Amino acid sequence: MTATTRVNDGIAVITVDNPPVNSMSLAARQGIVAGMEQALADASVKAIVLTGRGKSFCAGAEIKEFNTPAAFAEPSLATVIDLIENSSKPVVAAINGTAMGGGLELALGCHYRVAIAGASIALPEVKLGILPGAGGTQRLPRVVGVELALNMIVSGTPVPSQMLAKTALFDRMVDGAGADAAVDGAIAFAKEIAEKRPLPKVRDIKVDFPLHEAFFAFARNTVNAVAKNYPAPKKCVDAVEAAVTKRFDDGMAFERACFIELVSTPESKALRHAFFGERAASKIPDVPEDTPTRAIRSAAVIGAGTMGGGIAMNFANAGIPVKVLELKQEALDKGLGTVRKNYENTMKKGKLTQEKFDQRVGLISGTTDYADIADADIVVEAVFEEMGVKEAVFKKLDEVMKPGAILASNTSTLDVDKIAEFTKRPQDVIGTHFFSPANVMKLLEIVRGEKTGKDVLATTMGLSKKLKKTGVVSGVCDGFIGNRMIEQYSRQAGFLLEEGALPEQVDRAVEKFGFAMGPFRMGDLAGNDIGYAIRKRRYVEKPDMVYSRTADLLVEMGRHGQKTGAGWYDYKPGNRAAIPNEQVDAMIVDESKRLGIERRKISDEEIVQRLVFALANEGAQILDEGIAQRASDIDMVYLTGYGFPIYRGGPMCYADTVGLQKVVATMAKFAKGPNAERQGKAWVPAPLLQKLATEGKSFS
Ligand code: T1G
Repeated sequence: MTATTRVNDGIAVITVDNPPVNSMSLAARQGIVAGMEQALADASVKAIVLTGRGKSFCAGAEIKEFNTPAAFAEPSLATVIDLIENSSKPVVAAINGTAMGGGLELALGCHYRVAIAGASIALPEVKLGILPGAGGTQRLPRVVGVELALNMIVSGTPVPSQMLAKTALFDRMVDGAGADAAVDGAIAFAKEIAEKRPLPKVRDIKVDFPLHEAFFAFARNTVNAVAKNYPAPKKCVDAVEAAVTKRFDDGMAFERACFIELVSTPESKALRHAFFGERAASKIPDVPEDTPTRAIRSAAVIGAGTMGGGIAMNFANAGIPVKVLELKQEALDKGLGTVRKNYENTMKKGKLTQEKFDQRVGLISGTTDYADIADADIVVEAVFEEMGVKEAVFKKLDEVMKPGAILASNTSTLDVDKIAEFTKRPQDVIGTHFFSPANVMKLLEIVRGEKTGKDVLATTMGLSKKLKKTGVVSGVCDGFIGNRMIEQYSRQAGFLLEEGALPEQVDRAVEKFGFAMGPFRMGDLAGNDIGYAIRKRRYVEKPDMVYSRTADLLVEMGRHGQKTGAGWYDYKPGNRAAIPNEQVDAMIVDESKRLGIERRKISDEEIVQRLVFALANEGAQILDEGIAQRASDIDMVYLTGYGFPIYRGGPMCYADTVGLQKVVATMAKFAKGPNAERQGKAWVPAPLLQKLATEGKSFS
């Protein structure tokens, strides 16, 4: 059982003990029921205290049980709450740490609630694509008011307990910190009210909310405007409205129906997949959690360009002093000036206080002398993406840096093993691939070289968390995980142009699917010349890998993208709106003619399938080669680094949702398409994909 019960001086204390966050698994629910039965049967017990061991009262239902029989197996959470609410003896919740989701609903079923300050109170179910399913939408409005309850339920945002101290949610706030303070306070409170009757029930509190029609109409408009791809927020509004307009039991039935509908939606499955994927990514099977790590008290960055400046900001934002090195003072001044301007802009938007601005700017310094960075615990190289340049830098770093310093490269595609060989300490070399803009994008690809030390890997993964990044481990290959897959995505985008689509149609189709930005707008933002340079290298290294020439012709037309005011689209100065350009469209049509391809009307569905299945197929290959540790890691790369819509869960999750047999069958159709021979093996399923499809299995 994952709950223990002890009786002392007339008070029974039931402690949920289900590490790490006391989630309401079936065993935990059974443990509470057993404790309640024991307390109710024991005549010496006058009152009951319910609490959670450690830093969490209860973080909600056991998400891993969703869509499994255990989720609804009796005693369900609703049954447990009913048992508590209808108990003949008072039940006092002792809230320490997290009371979230089903955990808060459990507390709402108690007759009284005592909390310590700093506890985190939330109904975050909406972030998992569902809504509170054990009375939260019906009870919370009754104790904190309809408006605050609706805000908490639609946003899922935690509220510190002391901010709710004056509401009917808490009967007493107790001083002190930790579970013991909460329990001691609750025991004292329980003794005071042990004989008090009738026992107060939240469900009996009347909801008085005049003019609710206008309020909920406004709430619906607001939610519909921002949550168009998410069904859950809309249902949250409906359920809270039911708390106002329906009798309690009818409101509960309505909430239940909404929950059952939402829990099986693809959006909810995708959001839960992302929740666990984010946490799984930090686990490295052959690097135990207790692997010793190196202290990172200071950092250095080589290169003060866009990437170098952004990387330096990450360290400063985490409170780590960082020195930026450039060989030329002018380049250094320009780079540091850009960093300062970035912080000033953030402060102007009210997202950074003057104090934080001063602190962060104060943590970043510059130098042109390698000797000045010798003592840094980690140095991240962010120089030009060319192996010769990397070689010079790493040979210098090997000479200068103190023993034990981590030597990291921000390379986005190059061979980290080769870079490590430029030093006498390959065990200290690792790839830390930040994504532009480096101070904004959450993804950090941590590229593990063949000789990278396990402590270096563990240290870098820990550092990614400190930098508030999603660290994903990648093996060494051309493009690691993200850029290797985006290559196949971009190839298909080019082929679609040859076959009949135009940039605007492809981007619109992909953005309608949910991508933040289509491939051509993304090229214009990142700079088409960057892709051009990578393709020129690949034409030499992989001559059999055919690409559409359109992207090269575009760069040869001088259309590098937003930075030159023109790329696939035209851009008015200071405006990012993408305006289709006739010369570009004419170039595309001419290219079809040159290739003898008869242009055809291509559906948006085919556009999305060609691009996303190309990602999933390459992802399967990457999994097969062990470059990525797990399918959800690949999804995290795309969700946090490439603007893949989170409510689709990532390319591998989306392929699972479509069904791998259907994916393989669709690929077979593309393999017979009009432009197939130029696409080479693009539509040959990776062995793993074929195997899983044949066996009726999924990536996850
Ligand atoms: N179920 C299962 N595992 C959970 C969990 C949960 N509810 N919450 C956390 N974990 C795991 C997590 O996967 C990780 O595992 C470890 O705990 C530490 O988490 C009926 C139906 C509580 C604020 O949405 O927001 O109740 O990686 O790394 O940063 O209406 O976890 O160690 O193996 O995030 O200190 C509603 C989700 C559920 C809360 C702690 N509850 N959790 O943050 O640690 S639905 C939630 C969180 C529900 C009811 C409905 C956070 C946290 P591992 P962590 P943290």
